[in-house]
Amino acid sequence: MSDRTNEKNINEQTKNENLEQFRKEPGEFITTNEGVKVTSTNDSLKAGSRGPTLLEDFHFAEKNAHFNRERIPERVVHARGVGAHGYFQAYKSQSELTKAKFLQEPSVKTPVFVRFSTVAGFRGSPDPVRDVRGFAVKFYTEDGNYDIVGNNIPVFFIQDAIKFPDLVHALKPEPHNEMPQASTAHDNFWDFISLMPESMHMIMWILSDRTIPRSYRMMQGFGIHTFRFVNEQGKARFVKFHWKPLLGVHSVLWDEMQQMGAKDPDFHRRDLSEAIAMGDYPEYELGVQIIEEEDEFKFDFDILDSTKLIPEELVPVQPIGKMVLNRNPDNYFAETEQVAFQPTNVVPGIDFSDDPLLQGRISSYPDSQRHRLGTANFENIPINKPVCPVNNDQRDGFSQYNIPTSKVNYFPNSLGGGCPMAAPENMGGFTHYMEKMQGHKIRERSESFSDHFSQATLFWNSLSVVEKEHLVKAAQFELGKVMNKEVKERVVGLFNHVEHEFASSVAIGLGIPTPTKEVIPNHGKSSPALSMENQPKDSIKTRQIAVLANDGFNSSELMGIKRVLEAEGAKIKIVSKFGGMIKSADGKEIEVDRTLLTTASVLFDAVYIPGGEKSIASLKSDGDAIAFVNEAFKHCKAIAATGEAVDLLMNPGIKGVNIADSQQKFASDQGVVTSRNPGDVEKTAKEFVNAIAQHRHWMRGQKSLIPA
Ligand code: HDD
Repeated sequence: MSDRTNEKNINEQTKNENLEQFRKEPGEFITTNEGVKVTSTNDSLKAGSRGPTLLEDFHFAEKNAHFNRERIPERVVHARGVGAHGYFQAYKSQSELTKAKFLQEPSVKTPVFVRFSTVAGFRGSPDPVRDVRGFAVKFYTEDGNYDIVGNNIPVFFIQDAIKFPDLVHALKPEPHNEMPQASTAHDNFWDFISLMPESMHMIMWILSDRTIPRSYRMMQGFGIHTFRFVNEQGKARFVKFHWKPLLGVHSVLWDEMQQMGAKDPDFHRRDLSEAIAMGDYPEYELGVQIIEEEDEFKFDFDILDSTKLIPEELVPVQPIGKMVLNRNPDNYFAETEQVAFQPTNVVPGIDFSDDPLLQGRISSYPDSQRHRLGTANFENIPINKPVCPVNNDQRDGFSQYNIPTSKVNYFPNSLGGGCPMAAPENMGGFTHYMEKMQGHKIRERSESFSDHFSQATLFWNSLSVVEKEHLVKAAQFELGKVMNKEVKERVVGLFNHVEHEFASSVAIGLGIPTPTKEVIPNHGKSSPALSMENQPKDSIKTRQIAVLANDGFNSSELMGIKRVLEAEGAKIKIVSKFGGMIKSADGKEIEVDRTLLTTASVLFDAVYIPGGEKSIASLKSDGDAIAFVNEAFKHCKAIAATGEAVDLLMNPGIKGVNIADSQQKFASDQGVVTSRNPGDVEKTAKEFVNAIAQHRHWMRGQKSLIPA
């Protein structure tokens, strides 16, 4: 097998070919790990068929010993995740900004591996929870691995890495009973937060809909810290990284997310891997905000403070390239579990800033990987192996499976011809940016890190009315689960430094005294780019549409709507009472994808109900079908009905939808599209497409009369 690691020409397939030498097909016969064929793996070796097992049974001993060692420590945070392969391509050379090779040549597709994750839950916890999402990208570049280990939120809880263990202790389940699972709605977390005003900005993001994303394919990613770009001439600029999904940025409702967790705990990982398997490759644009060194102090916050973002209105995000995820991993453990992301991994042209949170991460991640993966040789694991040569004298240790052939393992040496030798900068050696340093050795925080509220207020001011409502409810939920009254009051006290009206609304829901007066006057500034409502909503590509139908459905209506939706890239699933095939009124058959028993409306983006007398009569008397429609309505999803199905929406069991007038005009401004006229199918389909593209019709959420 050729060793690609010695090749210079990196392209999209390089990592894939590099992995190929490690892929393993199952052979014909079972063998031991030593390759000896085994005659039976069903019975242990015994003294007589009823006798005791013999110590001599090396096959049993090996099988069992391996099994006993099959688990490794899960990640201490971000344990639950899903991975995907893909590539990154620069739009044009960024040589003006950086000498990083993967950002020079637009024709080069640099292989990447991405892992999305939740933070708090254990490895087996559900995907659909309220949590920050990890967004980690490993670029396999010709100059070594480069990792952006970011989140879907542009700021962080704390300013200094030394607080990270405290933060994580507080947010994980409480230690005495290991509850609650994958949730921060508990006393310890909010006690810590109530004493950490610097977390307020991040807390506003956490309570917003950003932490309940519709899909990993529909959320932004952020490098968070300020990094440095350095060009060939040695000129450095500060840089912030942004990932923008081309499918738009979308979230679901909290009630919906909780139900999704029960109906399909794997919702987000399934959503990602199915999309990739079907060729609907998720795409994300990489954008940068560039700050000249001389502008370092021109903001009213410190750019080294990770609890602050740089509003896009002050420094625009320039798109510099695109990432496409186009291949699912072959094996979860070998790839997704063993991948080791490290903000430590930089390549010439990219460097760190003095952000104290970033500085702490630089040593933390490699240490965490050595522990988790059990060896200092974790870069030998295929998924972590760079695609360029790796040469040094760090040879021995657990699980070294390269075979260094030189007898010389030290530097300097003459016996090995001096190799491997130090690479000068002009030969690609990494040179740390020559930042001028001065200062006293001191455990202290810069005064410029002390404003904890202005940007929290900025975030609040930037949200739409509905987003604000969701945020208030989220705060009432999280703090409503807190038992300790003083903790609740302290948090609301901090909220009152963010925004008086917000703090008061939360207090009312909690039944605690509302803060009497405003502490800091609202500065009134906003940043429209922070609101998800302002993100583009122009496509229904890959949206999951449930079609509710039983025997006797109207085939021309169903097929007409299906054709238009599929042409727009939506995915149609026929949902019926029973599995197998259903027959239309005119005798055409269609296969059922899901039954009402095995799915739920929370797993779809929209619902369509075709007419057909018999189909509608049976749906009308089916509580599961009624609940399906009610729930979709409650969760503000687009709903369409044609022919007799319009009567289904008039059914007294269907709450909310039947706010229709007598002309059957069903609140179409709220995403309910109906038509009784068979000639209208095309028109109805188009209206439905527009309604789905809106993602959700949030204003409906104000009607709480739906019992589902
Ligand atoms: Fe971290 C994992 C993101 C601060 C220590 N972190 C981890 C992962 C992501 C982040 C996405 C999972 C990577 C994967 O999929 O394998 N972490 C962040 C962001 C931070 C941040 C965006 C702030 C801006 N982290 C942070 C600090 C420390 C750590 C301050 C410690 C000082 N993070 C870790 C870790 C983890 C980790 C303990 C757990 C498992 C691992 O690294 O591989 O080392």
